[in-house]
Amino acid sequence: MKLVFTPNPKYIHKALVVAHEGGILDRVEFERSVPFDEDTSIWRFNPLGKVPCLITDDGAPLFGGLVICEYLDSLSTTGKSVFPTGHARWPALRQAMLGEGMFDATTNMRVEGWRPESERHADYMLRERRKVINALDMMEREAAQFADAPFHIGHICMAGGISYLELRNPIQEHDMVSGDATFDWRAGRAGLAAWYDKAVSRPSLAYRYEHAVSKS
Ligand SMILES: N[C@@H](CCC(=O)N[C@@H](CS)C(=O)NCC(=O)O)C(=O)O
Repeated sequence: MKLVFTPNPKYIHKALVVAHEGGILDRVEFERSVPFDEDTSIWRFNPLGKVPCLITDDGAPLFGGLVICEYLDSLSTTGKSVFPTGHARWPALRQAMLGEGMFDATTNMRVEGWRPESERHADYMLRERRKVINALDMMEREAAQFADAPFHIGHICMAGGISYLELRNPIQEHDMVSGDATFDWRAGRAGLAAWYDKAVSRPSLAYRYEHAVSKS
């Protein structure tokens, strides 16, 4: 199977982490695609024009990051799943969407910021900014309980969203609200910061996926 995505070794990519957790990383081939490039290849794979997209061994495309993650998880050879069942499923999926939503809002703010300043919609960017802050604040409120549950997709997506914010910081870059020039997601979120710093030492999160980048 082939994962079509935009590799960046500095960002925790959820599909790679799930494949690592399931012991199936070596079954995945990689193809680099940058959806916002003018000549992007993404349209050949995903009618919605988004990465990641997974081409399964029978040639069918799967898209929607969480759908790809659940598919990869279903192939796990370790006997473990990062998608809890029963009551534990819902908080895990909610946290997954929280991390994903924060990632998406960070992306949307960046993409709007690519326009010339006079053409940007400040109200839209402020709304996306608000989602990022709200998501971080909800994570901070819940961080003390994160370690109570076995490692799951919610942890992966939240760590992924935070790592993206560490890589790209549109809140600081666009400096739209007083204090944003020095915005640091860790400030005032000691619980979340402590959880994140520990979480990223887990082998699947700490693993350097350079081979995925170089093969693509
Ligand atoms: N949370 C989504 C994110 C997908 C997504 O929005 N990816 C961006 C990464 S830059 C993208 O491909 N955007 C292209 C577009 O929105 O047209 C997922 O995992 O499927």
